[in-house]
Amino acid sequence: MGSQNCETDPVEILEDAIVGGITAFQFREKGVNSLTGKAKLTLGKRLREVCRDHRIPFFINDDIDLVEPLHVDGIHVGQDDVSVKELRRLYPNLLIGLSISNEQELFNSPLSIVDYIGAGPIFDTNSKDDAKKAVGVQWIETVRRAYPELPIVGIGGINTENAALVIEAGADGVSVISAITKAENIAEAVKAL
Ligand code: TZP
Ligand code: MG
Repeated sequence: MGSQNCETDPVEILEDAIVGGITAFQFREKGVNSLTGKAKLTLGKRLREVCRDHRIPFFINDDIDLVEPLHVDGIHVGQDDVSVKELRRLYPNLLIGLSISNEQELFNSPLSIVDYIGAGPIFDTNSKDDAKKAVGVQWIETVRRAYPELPIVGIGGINTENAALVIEAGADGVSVISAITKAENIAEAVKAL
């Protein structure tokens, strides 16, 4: 998530989500109403500290320039961002995740060098301005068949009602924004997920 997804203090939202039991966090400060420049870096540092204090891996989304200032644990990129080959060369020891949304991406991406796949958008989402078409949980089954051993997280429109379908289809985890940031009770929503 980024501040654009939050109606209250992002630091508190992250802390509540950690109480609920999230196992990783990705800083995705991007799109309408997101922070830039110094304000983005300052928020990133605060969120990074919270993750460090609770031993939660901290990922950055796309923003390679924040890798060093935030001492990230991992980087998540999409198909149009810095290539994973380049990232692996630059950062041999960081976790690297790649979004995969269709068969062409699945078969043309160098997945042997990534640590996990983000598969989706599984359901329709309001949290990403340029989201591709929803692909459904069948997409998880397809990716799982092609890569039996690679960790897969589903993303896009996942909530407490449908998360189980994503796991049943073969995902190892779910990544969510609004199901947590917009929850009435964040820790409870995470526990329910
Ligand atoms: N990538 C694909 S869908 C999505 C991203 C970043 C947004 C997920 O947000 P939400 O609120 O969990 O649908
Ligand atoms: Mg991207």
